[in-house]
Amino acid sequence: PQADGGNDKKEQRLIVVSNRLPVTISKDANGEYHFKMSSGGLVSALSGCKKTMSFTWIGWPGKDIPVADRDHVNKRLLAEYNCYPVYLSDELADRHYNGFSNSILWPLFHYHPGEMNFDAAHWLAYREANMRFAEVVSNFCQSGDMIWVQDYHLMLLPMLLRSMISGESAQGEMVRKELGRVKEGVDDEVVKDVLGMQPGVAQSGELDDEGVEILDDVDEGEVLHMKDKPAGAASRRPHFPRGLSTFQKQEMVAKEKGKDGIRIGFFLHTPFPSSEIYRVLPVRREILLGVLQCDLIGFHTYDYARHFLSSCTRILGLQTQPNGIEFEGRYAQVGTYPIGIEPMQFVEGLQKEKVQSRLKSLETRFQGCKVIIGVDRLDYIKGIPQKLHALEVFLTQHPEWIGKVVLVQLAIPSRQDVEEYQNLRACVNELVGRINGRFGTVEFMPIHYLHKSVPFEELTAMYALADACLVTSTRDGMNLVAYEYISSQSKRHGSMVLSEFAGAAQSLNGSILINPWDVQSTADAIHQALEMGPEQRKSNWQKLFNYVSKYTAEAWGTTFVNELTRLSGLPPAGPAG
Ligand code: GDG
Repeated sequence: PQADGGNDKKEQRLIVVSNRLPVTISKDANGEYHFKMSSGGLVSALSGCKKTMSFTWIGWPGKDIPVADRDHVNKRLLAEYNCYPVYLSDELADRHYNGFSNSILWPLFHYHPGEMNFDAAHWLAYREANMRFAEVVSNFCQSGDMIWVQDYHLMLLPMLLRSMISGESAQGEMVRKELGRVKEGVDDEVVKDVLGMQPGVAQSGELDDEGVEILDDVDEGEVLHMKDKPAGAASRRPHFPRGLSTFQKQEMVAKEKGKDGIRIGFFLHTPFPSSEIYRVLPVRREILLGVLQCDLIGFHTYDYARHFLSSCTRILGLQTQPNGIEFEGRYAQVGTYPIGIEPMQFVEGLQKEKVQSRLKSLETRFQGCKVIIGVDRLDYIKGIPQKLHALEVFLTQHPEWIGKVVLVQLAIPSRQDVEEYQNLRACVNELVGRINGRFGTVEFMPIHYLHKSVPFEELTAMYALADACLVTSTRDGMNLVAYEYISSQSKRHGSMVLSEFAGAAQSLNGSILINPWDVQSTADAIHQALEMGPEQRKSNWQKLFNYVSKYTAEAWGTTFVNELTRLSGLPPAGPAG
């Protein structure tokens, strides 16, 4: 996209920030570094956007790199992949990713508060990692840049960025925002032990502390924390005209530093839960305040956006509008931007000889047998046990189908360091064994279970082979597997059985919707999918494919970015105050 700068049309810079860079780095025995683009939902979605816009991608490269090698690695990442790294120590990365993001926010956002293990050390690591991101991004950005922050790993980043860009110590800002909520004693101990930092003190060389501090709304807790400021971080207050909002003050300071007019967008790839679930989170205020410094906050569905707004009302006491919220003089617009895929990748992929020959050999292998496909990361939100139970009920009630239908279930290994994922793996192994033991024969097994990831060509051939696809997520932000299956079914017109708890259910009209907790109705849906006539399947598929072709990854990215370009940060009715 181009900035709207009159005659002087300069290219609008876009910075995408996600927890993980889409590049895997390795070092061989000769000390040579190698880089490989990786795959995944976000990578596919953003690579779709690359057709129409260029951007720099900032994120964690997946491992720490020795300081002496960083210059070389950074240069190559930037020149060859348009990527820029945020280095985190292995311990910090583990606590941020496995600890807070995947053991606290992930379960809670997917309505599993029972699986949430809140731990103050993990919260501190989350803050710390978000600060490291803020340092790198704030150094990188320039006046007028657009910064698009992705997902639940970086929910404090918008607030930290605003405070760093406008010269305020991020640590000071965090403390101010937290309103002294975390008890000092506990906090300090954990800070020292775990992170090796001085509590409440900006670390020289780590935090941007040279700028101007805005200490207007200091409360007592903060004064206590701020008294240990290192020399050189002395507070210099600019003289602001009376009546300016925080937003206006931030912009004034940013202008002096050549970093004004920066727009920040945030997109959440998971559901945002009902405020009644969200309020369970001990740091519920901080997380909301973290994203409220955005100009645009996007969700997959209308319901997630509504839940976010009502959490802001109930937890922060803020008044909201149907399309956003005014906070500290800035208007954070809130909207729905359902993600998609690039369906042509699958349509064209299917034409490749390798895929065609693999498809033929699979068709021969499963001749006379219908195939149901399941593709999920091995994650408790994907409802794999529910899927297996439903298949068991179906085969019990319809023994005529035994030997005539198989479920090919791909379960991609995921987050294997987190205990809940290890438990799930054992549970699924047991269920698969039990059902195969019960209905299988020497010649036939009802479930073909693969605990590994497969190459794109193999995945495409499997999608094309299957007569039905079964998505039974108990919660899922969107679910791209459903989109990919539909894109691969131009010949067979297979049936899409889709959980009503996946965001995709709001859009994919033409699917058979199920409640995965209702095992009987899921078993009935399997039956319906297998027995559906060709005309009905064709008309369903046509509707589904029309949608998937229109609402692509590219459409998602450009719609979000165009909207962000349009926004000024000011409330629709004009400047506050
Ligand atoms: C999160 C949200 C939301 C999987 N196995 C293989 C493989 N994959 C690819 C699929 C698909 C992607 O991974 C999975 O995407 P999903 O959307 O289904 O699920 P999450 O990973 O949980 O993604 C989700 C998404 O973010 C985007 O916003 O939809 O709700 O949870 O693209 O194809 N790809 C290959 N081999 C595999 O074995 N090549």
